[in-house]
Amino acid sequence: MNPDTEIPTFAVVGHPNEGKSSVVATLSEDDAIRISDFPGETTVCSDYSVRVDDRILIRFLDTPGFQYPRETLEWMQQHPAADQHPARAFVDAFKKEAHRHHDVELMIPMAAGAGIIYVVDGSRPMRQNDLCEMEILRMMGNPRMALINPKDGEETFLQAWKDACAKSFNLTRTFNAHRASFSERMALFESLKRIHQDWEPAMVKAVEAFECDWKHRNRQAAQSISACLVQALELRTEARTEDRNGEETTRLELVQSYQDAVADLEKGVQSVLRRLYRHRAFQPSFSRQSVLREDLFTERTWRLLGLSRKQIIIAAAILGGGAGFKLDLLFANLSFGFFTLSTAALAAAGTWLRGEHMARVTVKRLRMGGVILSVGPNRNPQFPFVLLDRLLLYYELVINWAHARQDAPQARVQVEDEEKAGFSARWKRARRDRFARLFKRLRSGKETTRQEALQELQAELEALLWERSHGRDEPFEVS
Ligand SMILES: Nc1nc2c(ncn2[C@@H]2O[C@H](COP(=O)(O)OP(=O)(O)OP(=O)(O)O)[C@@H](O)[C@H]2O)c(=O)[nH]1
Ligand SMILES: [Mg+2]
Repeated sequence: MNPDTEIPTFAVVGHPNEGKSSVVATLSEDDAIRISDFPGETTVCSDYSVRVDDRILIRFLDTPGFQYPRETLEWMQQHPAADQHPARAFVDAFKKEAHRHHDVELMIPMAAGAGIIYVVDGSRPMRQNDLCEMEILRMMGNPRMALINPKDGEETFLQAWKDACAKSFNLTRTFNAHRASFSERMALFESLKRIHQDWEPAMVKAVEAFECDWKHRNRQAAQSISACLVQALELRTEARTEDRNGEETTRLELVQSYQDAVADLEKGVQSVLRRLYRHRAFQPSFSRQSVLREDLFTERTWRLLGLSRKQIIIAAAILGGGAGFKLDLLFANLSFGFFTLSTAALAAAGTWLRGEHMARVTVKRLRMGGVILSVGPNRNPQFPFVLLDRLLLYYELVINWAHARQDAPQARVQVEDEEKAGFSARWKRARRDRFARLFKRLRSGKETTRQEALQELQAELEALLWERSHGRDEPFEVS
């Protein structure tokens, strides 16, 4: 293979229903690939490439499963002329025989010199057919890796598989096509560099280009998250009513429309993240326990996300004494008013909504009669931390959601505990302080201050997303 001109190409082969298409979907970030319980789903060889800006970096070829491995092996052993190019000889001999269609189809890329990724379900015992398949692939002589995909997590047979694969393959890796996180996908790409010495330069280039593209995607994600935070902090909604008696209803409708507007901003980021990380079919329906199932303005969301009480006191101090947050009010009333629109909470809501700690409802009485009510901008110090935590949780879910998975995502689950489930409460003090200062500057009246803060926020977030995707989280800090 010429590393300057040729694209590393891997045929993903194996027994039917072992997870070949799943491996291809996850590695090529393509959630449109057909995956099913039904063995024999894939009937033709198809090319799914890893691309960056229309440039193909690596090709993965999905193939049908072996149909008659024992007969194929016997044929190869009985035809010594096939020694030089067993795959080519096999294709020539059987291409017109309909009942050998799958075996021919899977041999075609190997005949063309593709590398081999042999997928086995490591959670089941090994059978005679598997040994035949491994022997066929060994006879091919192409660079080859075995990928043990323990479908149901059972590990009893894992060692036996590893030992058997070590005899026939240059490399053996365990890789769960449905659970693999982004860093596990990257680790697999790294392993493919070592599949054959001659292929290494091309694989190094491909992995570098992919990392560069990832960085670019993270930058766009950071820009989208920053823009959402800025808009949420500036958000203000207004309503007018002539009817004195209808003031309370208008007030509630206004709060609702404020909350809807923040939710729309959040949904906008979620859609950008799905597009950037190539999830077209990803339609999350979160479990009851998931913190992402809740709306942003619920008591539970605010209890589980954002900073702890102690941390918010420090953050509020950064915002300056002038802000004068009455912390007891900030915490004691969290379950009322802004979060709940039930009738029972109305009385409490009245006081709370007029408070200076949430996005307060201000009332301007007009001389001609009637009032103008307005909500926002939100001054609560916890608000941007809660919102950011939600966006980061969504980011984490999307980047680590294997493209082969078709069931509903379960976000971080926190059922009964009182602990914080987001990220910001676990950051080191220095990072929390930096974000608190940035949020303060974003709330500043000065356009230049806001613009500078936005640039810095994007850079902070980009670094954060890189850490999160590469599993280099800051150590937790107890405070
Ligand atoms: N839980 C789990 N299920 C998996 C995994 N990999 C594959 N499956 C399931 O196994 C079944 C077969 O997966 P496919 O990826 O279609 O397998 P295949 O080898 O391409 O199958 P054929 O095209 O029929 O040969 C599907 O129901 C998948 O959802 C895995 O890592 N974990
Ligand atoms: Mg398939």
